[in-house]
Amino acid sequence: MSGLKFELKKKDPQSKARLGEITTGHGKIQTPIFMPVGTAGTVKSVHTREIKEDINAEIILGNTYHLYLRPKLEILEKAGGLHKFNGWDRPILTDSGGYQVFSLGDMRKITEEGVLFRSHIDGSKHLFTPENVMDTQRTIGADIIMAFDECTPYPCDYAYAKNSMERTHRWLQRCVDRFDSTDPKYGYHQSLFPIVQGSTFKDLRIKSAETIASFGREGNAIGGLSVGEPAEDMYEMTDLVTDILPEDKPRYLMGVGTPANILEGIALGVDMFDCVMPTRNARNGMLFTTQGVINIKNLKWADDFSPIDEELGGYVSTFYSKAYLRHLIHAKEILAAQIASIHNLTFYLWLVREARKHIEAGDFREWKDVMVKKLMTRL
Ligand code: PRF
Repeated sequence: MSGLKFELKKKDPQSKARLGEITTGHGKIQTPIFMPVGTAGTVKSVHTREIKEDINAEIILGNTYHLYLRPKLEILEKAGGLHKFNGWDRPILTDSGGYQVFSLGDMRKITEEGVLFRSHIDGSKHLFTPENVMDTQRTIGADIIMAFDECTPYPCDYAYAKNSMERTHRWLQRCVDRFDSTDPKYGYHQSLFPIVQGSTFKDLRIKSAETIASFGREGNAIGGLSVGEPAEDMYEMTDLVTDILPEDKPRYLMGVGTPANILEGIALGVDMFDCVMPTRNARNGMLFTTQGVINIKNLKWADDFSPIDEELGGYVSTFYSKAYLRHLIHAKEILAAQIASIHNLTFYLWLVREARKHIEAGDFREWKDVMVKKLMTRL
C-alpha cells in the first residue's frame, strides 16, 4: 500500500503559486484544486455521474460530524466505506468535525479530553476526542483525513487563541499516536493532515506553522481563516504560514472561499481549497460566471434567453437559459438547485484549471490580477 505522493511540477516566477500532482489510492489530483463539499456523502443536488463527467471534480469532501451522526459508522462500515456507499471512486477528504461541532452542535463543552456536544439532529449527547475522530475517519475511509482541531471564532482574544492553539497541538500529537498505531480498513492508504491555527495573531500563526511542519506529515492544512476576519488578514496569515510549511507537501486552505479568495490563495502557495459557497449560493440564485456574479432572481434576467454561461462551456451552462433558470428558482423547482449547483461547480473547477494553465504558461500573476477584478463584477 503506497503512501500519498506529491510531485511539484512548476513554480510561478512572480508569485508563490505552484503546479503539482497528488497521487492517492483512488487516483491523481492536479493542483491547485477545488474540492466540492459533499457534507453528508452527497454534493447537494448533484449526481455522482455529474460530478465526474460534467463538473470534472478530482476529489470531493465529506464531513465526519455529519456522517458519524447519520447514517452512522455501522452502516458505513457495512457498506465498505464511503466510496462504496456513494459510488464515488475518486479521492475523498474528510474534515474531522473540528469545525462542525463548533458551528452546528449545541451545548459544546471543550475540555482537554475532547468536545462534548449535542447532535443538531436529535439532541443526543456525544464526545469527540482526537482518538475517536481518527477511528471514525478510518471507518469512513477517506483518502485524506484531517486532525481534530479547534477552529477559533473571530474575533478572538490573544489568550483564548493561544490556549486553543496549544490544545490543538496537543490534540494533534494524540491524533498522530492513534492514527499511526491503526491500519486502514479497506486496503488503501490514508493520509493524516494536521491543521495550523492561531487566529489572526502573527506570532501564533508562525508558532503553529512551525509545530505543524515539525510533524512531517504527508500534507498540511491552514484552518481558522475565512471565519469573518477581513480578507487582508486572511491573506497576511496565509502568506506567513506558507513560508513555513514544507514546499514538498500539499497545502490546504480550509473553507475558502470566493473565486477571488481562491486565486489569491493560489498566489500565496496554497494547493487545495473547499467551500460550500458554489453549492449553497447556487440554491439562493447566486451564480458565478466567467463574466462576473449574477443574481439570477433579478427581473433583468426574466427575458434573457441567452445561455447561463456560453464561455464556460459544459452541458447545463450552455443548454439552459438565464430566463429559464430564473423561472425555476422563483417557482422553487428542485431542478433549479440542480442546474445552479452544477453550473457553479463547473465554474469553480474551470477556475482552478485556468489557474493551472497560467502557472504552466508562466503568466499566472498577470492573469490573476485581471481575473480577480472581472470575477468580482456584479452583472
Ligand atoms: N478546522 C477544520 N475544518 C475547517 C476549518 C478549521 O479551522 C475551517 C476554517 N475556515 C473550515 N473548515 N477542522
